[in-house]
Amino acid sequence: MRSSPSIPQPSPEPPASEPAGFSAGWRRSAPLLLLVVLAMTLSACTQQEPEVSANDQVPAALRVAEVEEGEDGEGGESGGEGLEEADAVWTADSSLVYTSAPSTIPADGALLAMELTAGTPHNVVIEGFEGDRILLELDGPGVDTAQVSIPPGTYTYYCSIAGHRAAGMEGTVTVE
Ligand SMILES: [Cu+2]
Repeated sequence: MRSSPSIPQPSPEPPASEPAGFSAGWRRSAPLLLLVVLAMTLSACTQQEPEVSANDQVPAALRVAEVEEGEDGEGGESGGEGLEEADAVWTADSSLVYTSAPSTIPADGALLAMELTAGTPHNVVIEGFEGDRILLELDGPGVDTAQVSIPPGTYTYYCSIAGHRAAGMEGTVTVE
């Protein structure tokens, strides 16, 4: 749409010189590109190998940390091992219910655990066992564990913090 409508193709250079210019440019830049790609590949390899071997050397600690972060989303506490090994687990958050609770507990010695994911204190008492003492107790995010041997039977468990049992923090569990 300029003042020279007689030129059908407003290309700045003659078409014959363009392939030569492009190929010359490619010949100059291709080795550079190869070097860049090689450098990136080499650095990627040298960066990945130490990470992999480091992970292999400390798998337990890393796995515990990863599982812990995946479960409560806040990371951190080293009590994750207790959760992994526990025979019966209660979980709770800021609400006045157990978000999960066991239905059975092994009678011949059991590791109980409670995981708390919020800053609301909760505990676990098994009614009629050892004078209704508090077996598990947390004031904030973390894991508490207790090794117990409870005689077989059906028990009521509850949270003894004022108002919590009445709000719904109770249930039944069978020790067998
Ligand atoms: Cu509670």
